[in-house]
Amino acid sequence: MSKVASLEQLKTLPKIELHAHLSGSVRYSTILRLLNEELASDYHETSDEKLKSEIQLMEELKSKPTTNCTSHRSLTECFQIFTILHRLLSNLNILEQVTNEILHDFQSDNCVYLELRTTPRNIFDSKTGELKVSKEQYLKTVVNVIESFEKENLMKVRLILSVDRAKGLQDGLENVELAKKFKSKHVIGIDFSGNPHVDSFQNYESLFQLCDSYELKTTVHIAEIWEDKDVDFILKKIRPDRIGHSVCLTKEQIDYLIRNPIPIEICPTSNLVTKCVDVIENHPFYEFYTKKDTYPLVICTDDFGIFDTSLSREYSLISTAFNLSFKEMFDLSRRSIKCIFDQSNELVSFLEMVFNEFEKKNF
Ligand code: 6MZ
Repeated sequence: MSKVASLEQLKTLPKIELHAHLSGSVRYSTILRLLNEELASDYHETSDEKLKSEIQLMEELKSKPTTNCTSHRSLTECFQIFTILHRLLSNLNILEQVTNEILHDFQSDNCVYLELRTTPRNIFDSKTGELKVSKEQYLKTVVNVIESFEKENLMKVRLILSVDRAKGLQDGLENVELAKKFKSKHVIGIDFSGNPHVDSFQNYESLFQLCDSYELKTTVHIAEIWEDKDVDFILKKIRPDRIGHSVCLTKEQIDYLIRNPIPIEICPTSNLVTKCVDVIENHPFYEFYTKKDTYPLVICTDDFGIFDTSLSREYSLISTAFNLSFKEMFDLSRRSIKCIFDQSNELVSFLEMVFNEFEKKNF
């Protein structure tokens, strides 16, 4: 018998988002607007031709909805879009605008706690090579938006700094040092991400140790592709606080995790669109969910802009694929509290209160 929860119901559910990349969470419509504004402006560093081809690419992608996951975007294509986004977000006013928009988008989807992640970047003038924006200025801009947002809104926000595996150890080291410096300013941990076809996290062991010594929580992207050679190293040697994706796992690796659980950030649409899984019914989510009912699983969006989705839609995909009821989806959402990086009493009590009240009213 079908007991699937509707998207409308799932929108009302209090939710927790733990895997959302800032640049990947910019809406298509906003990217298109920013590109058109750049094209119309008197001075722009990018040639008209390049801007027009980027606008065309974005329009094409916008017209191919990811609903039902009929449109595929390879990881390589995703990384091409990030290049465009990174150029657009090189302007601090735009970074401020889009960060604010992202926070409001999550809140309107009834997200009550968000751990947003981003890779701080030094930004150089493309013509003169001069440093325009430092990593610290980038980070301060994002932190300021979060601080002002929290003053006026209910949703709580924390920040995770990403280490991009394509940028090398030195760049990553700078981000870990920045995270340490901004620990009292909403920054709570480090994410290891980036194009999985490039380099290996095994070259980053010293950074994982540094995170430990600075008491920074860690989350690592693993098994987003079958060729990932880092999985055993991360699961057995590093043992981060959470792992992202974790889809292309062998039977032995799944069994190992079931015996030695690490919370998993599940990103269904991202995995489908990038063909990490062929159909949602084959997503290992269900194996973890059924083999160990207490396994910590958190449903997330990854890049809701690029994948044209929302947190409620990700919940809906899971509910529909695995015939999970509204109450089961509620329980799953509530269990995410255990996986958040900021386990301070104040925050955990706030979240428990929100979920308890919702439970009293609805079940
Ligand atoms: C791996 C990803 C990713 O940091 O500029 N990122 N890394 N796999 C993915 N799956 C699709 N999606 C996003 O956000 C963009 C950056 O996040 C990482 C990549 O390093 C990308 O450049 P920020 O805010």
